[in-house]
Amino acid sequence: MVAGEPTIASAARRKRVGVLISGRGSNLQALLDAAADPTFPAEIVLVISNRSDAAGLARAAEAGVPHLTVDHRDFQGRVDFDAAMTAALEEVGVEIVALAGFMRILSTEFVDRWQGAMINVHPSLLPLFPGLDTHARAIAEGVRLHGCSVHFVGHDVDSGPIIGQAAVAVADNDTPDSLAARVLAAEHGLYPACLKLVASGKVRIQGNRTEIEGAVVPRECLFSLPTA
Ligand code: DQB
Ligand code: GRF
Repeated sequence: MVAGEPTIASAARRKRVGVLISGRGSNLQALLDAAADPTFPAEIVLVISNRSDAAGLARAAEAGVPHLTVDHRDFQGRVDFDAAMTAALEEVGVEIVALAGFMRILSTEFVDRWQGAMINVHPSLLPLFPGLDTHARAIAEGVRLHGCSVHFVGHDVDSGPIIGQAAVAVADNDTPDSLAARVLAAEHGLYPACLKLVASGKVRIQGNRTEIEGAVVPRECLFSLPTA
C-alpha cells in the first residue's frame, strides 16, 4: 500500500464468470447489466452458446463481452463437447460457470470439473417441477405459488443445493405464457442477486443445502390466497 493513497474498502478482485446459453439470453442480459456496475463482485468474461443463432450472442457482443459458439453437433459425444467448453472456459480463467437457458444436459465429467462453482436458474420452486414445461405443469397441478430457483448444478438434472428462490402468485386465468412472463421477471432479479452472493464467497455448500454468511432471513409469509 502506498502512503497517502486512498484505500478502497474490500476491493477484492472480481470473480471471472463464464455464461452458457442456448437461446434468447434474457437472464444473460440481467447478469451483464448487474456486472456493468464495477462494484459487482463478478465480471462476465465469456459467453458460450451451443447454437450460433442464439439471440444471447448479440447481447454479449453489445456488452463487449467475448462470445463463441461451441456447436454440440461438431462433436462425437457429450464428453467431447463438454471438454471443448471446459477448455474455452479455462483458457480465459473462468472461476464460476452460470447456466442461463443452456439446454444441453451436461456430462458427469463437466459437472465434476465445475462442482461447487456452477450455478443455474430454473423456472420453478425446486424440487417441484424439474425439467421442461414447468409453467404448464404448475398450472395443471393447481399450485397457487410458482416461481424460480437458483441452485448449484448437481449430477441429476435440476438438482443441487438451492441458493435462492423467488415466488410468484398464480392467477386463475394464467396461461403458461402469462405465468412464464412473471416468473422470468423474477428470475432477472434473483439470478444476479444469487451470483453476487456466490462471487463474494458468502455461500457455503453443506450437503444438499447452502448456508449464506451473514444472512438475515425475512420472516413474513407470502400468501397467495386470491380475494374476489
Ligand atoms: C435444463 C434441464 C433439462 C434440459 C435442459 C436444460 C433438457 O431436458 N433438455 C432436453 C435434452 C437436451 C439434451 O439431449 O441434452 N436445465 N446438467 C446437469 N445437471 C443439471 C441443468 C441444466 C442443463 C444441464 C443441468 C444440466 O442440473 N448434469 C439446465
Ligand atoms: C429461463 O426461463 C430459465 O429459467 C430457463 O431457461 C429460460 C432461459 O431464458 N433455464 P433466457 O434465455 O435467459 O431468456
